Amino acid sequence: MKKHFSFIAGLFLVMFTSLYCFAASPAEEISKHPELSGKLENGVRVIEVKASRYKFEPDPIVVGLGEKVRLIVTSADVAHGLAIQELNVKLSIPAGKTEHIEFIADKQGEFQAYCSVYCGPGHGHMQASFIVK
Ligand SMILES: [Cu+2]
Repeated sequence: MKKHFSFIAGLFLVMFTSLYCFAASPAEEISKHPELSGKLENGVRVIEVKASRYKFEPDPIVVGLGEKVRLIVTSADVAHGLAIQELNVKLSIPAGKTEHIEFIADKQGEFQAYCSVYCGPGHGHMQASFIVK
């Protein structure tokens, strides 16, 4: 009888888990990342980002809606770019250098931060998720 019960309970668990996964909307995708990236300095969200072939770290980058954001991006190897179309962000980082850009995160959503300077064969896949929540 006990065995029977745990089987049923297990079955329900699997059902609810899969239901939850299929029902996950973009809004839930955003709320999965409650932690804001970087730290607040004098009201500015300062985030250090490392760009290297072919990724950005951290990924995702999470900020609050309406925050002033300063991205400080360092290239660990060749020249890279960091662009977020929806937020008018475009930055070029020479090989081995650090550059920064400031902007207001005035649109809510999950955007794509991508490399805008050709950096090698994996360039087209060099991107990170930029979440404004
Ligand atoms: Cu690139």
